[in-house]
Amino acid sequence: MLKLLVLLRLSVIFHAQAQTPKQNELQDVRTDTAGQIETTDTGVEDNTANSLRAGPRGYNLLEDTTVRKKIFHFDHERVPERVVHALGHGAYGTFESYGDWSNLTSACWLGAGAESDIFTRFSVVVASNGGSESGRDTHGFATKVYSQCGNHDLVGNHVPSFFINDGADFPDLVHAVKYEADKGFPTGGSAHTTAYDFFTQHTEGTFQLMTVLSDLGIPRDVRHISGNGVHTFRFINGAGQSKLFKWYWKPMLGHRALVYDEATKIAGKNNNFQRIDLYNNIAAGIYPEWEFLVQLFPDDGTYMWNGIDLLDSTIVIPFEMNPPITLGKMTLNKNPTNFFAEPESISFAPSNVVKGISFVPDPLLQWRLMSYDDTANHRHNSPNGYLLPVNRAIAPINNNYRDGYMQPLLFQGASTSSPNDIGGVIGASLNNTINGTLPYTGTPPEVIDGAIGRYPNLRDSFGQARAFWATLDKYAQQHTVDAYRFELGHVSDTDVQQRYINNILNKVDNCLARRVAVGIGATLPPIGSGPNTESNTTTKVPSWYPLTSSFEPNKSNAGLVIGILADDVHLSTADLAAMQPIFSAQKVFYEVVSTHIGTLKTGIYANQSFITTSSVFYDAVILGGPTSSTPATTTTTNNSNSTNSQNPPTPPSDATDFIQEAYGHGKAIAALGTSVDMLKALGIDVDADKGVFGGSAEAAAGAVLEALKGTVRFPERRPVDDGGICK
Ligand code: HDE
Repeated sequence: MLKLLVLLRLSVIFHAQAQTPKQNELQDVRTDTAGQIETTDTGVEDNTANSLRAGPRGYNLLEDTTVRKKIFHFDHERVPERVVHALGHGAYGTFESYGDWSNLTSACWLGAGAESDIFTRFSVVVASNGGSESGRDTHGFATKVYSQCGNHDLVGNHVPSFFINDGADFPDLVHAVKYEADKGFPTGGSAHTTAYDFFTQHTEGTFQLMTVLSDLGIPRDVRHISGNGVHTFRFINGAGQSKLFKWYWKPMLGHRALVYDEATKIAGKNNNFQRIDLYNNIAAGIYPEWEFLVQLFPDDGTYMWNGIDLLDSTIVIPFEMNPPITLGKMTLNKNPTNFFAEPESISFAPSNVVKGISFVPDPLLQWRLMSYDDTANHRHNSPNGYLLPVNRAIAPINNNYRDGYMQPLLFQGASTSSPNDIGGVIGASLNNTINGTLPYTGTPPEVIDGAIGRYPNLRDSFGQARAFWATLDKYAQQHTVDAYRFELGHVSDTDVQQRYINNILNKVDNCLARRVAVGIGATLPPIGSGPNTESNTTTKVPSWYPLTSSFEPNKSNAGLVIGILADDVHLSTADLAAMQPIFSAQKVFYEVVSTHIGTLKTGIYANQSFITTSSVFYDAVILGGPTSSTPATTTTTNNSNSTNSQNPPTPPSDATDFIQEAYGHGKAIAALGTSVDMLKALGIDVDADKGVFGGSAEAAAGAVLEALKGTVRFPERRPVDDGGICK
């Protein structure tokens, strides 16, 4: 898929990159060895490609330090992968504050006119490095803001709640969802016994699990996901006044989900689909943007809002109840120079905050404040990872953190302590308070009054899961039922399956539990033994849920990819030329797919074949219309299953599979001219309401793009349960 970039016919304007403070700093360490003569690590010119030997067929010599060092270095190239969120990628960009938010916070990156460099890393939680990005999982969304007043890390996920609400449970959660300890499988997914045993014990995660098992759990790519801070944080302004807040990144492109069959096929055919999508879009100058939103709550000491616990990360504050305000915008506009040095070596920590933002006593957040620096020390094998180019703040760093593995700086002077009177770092003042607020901790005085103890976790297990379930339309509900069936169907311990159905799903909704149970051969909970939720089948947008579901109408098609099927006698150069400006205007890519790569008899270059690509890599499909040289009564290809029948010709088998798969995945499909007959032969009739279009090239391209902006998919093509099992 990397050749996508070269082969796309979209005319792209490459924007000149503005040099920002962080990019200037990085420029100093970027190293270009192109065209340089090879040397050893000590700068001595030498050939490292041919080892030193006693004769052309003799033994290698110990004194060949050049090759020895090369191999020794290679032996140490890998660093430990992240214990969670190992599989990730990212890009640089900028954050722009929409206004002067000093009434809320003294955080400088939210000041009037503030613009800051950022790096955002996207990840999946469970899969190890080398796994698939498109499998069902929670996605990480972590942003480092290199602000003038220090680094601020916003380390969130793509859904707004979490599985647990006490950090003490985190190692157990991760053990449970990773591979089973005795077997070593499955890797990269939660569909197995230990995961569901955990979810049965930890009922507080029911809502979060349902969101991941809904279409939100299989986003098309990272440009179409939101970011969610999950926890509540505290804003403090220069006058020492505080407010609590929750933060969100809202994707300007809207949300787009895959369907599960498609997600699994993408996972198998191209496990890097998501990073390639981001890389190609940024390289083509199509920069994804997210707005930064916050919900605000009074800091009245209760950490409650309208009866909802602000310290419980397993639940959310619906946007409907507390509409957020928009503070700024992030744009990703620069791919990394080096994968290891940047997305792999960056380390985030929710404890990295600037003055004006601080924490609350959420027992999940509190442990996160410890864990990230610890794991960074482990990964970098040194406490000096903060000095790596991608991690280093652009704000001055002056302290007495000294020595340790790989400390690269030359500190001057004798003093290494604070305070001191011998010319070292000047201790920051303790008395420098603003209205009682300590600017250095950023925390207003808070009286803590509680008996020491190990307290049970706060649990509201089923209410929000039920409310979320009710906002899904019948197709989204069907997809979610199927996801539960898939997951529980892979649980080998039938007692665990049954416990999950009886003790969890049946407490959310009786019909949901019965539908899942019947699909996996479990015992159905009796009708009426659990609550019965009325599904809101008319609303496609569950506005109740922060940032809405995958069915939110999309505002833009930028960066989507259309597959155009062509052969020697289908798809004329005129039709292609007519469609190109329509695609370009919406920054949509296209690829021409045929039986083989190369120039077709029409002169059109097919840059993909049915072997090198698949329908799952396209957001919509257009079937080329006959050219003037198309024989009137034959099918259009050189494929052997073509016939000379007068009946509507069927496309060759590769194309048939391609079209039928795209149709089954609910994608918009168009056929140009009389190629609609080929669709008809496959049982697919032109029906705009079902996303099947015909007509001229302009009309078809326009209709497809319109459909992509609207509902995106046409799920009604596949039957859904009528809930008969529940009556
Ligand atoms: Fe993390 N988490 N986490 N986490 N997390 C890590 O830090 C941890 C949690 C999140 O792209 C680790 O550098 C604990 C919630 C993201 O580099 C580790 C707890 C949320 C990333 C760690 C949580 C997250 C991580 C592993 C419970 C959403 C990837 C490697 C108390 C708000 C960041 C690393 C990146 C990574 C610990 C729960 C998001 C081990 C102990 C809740 C996006 O430190």
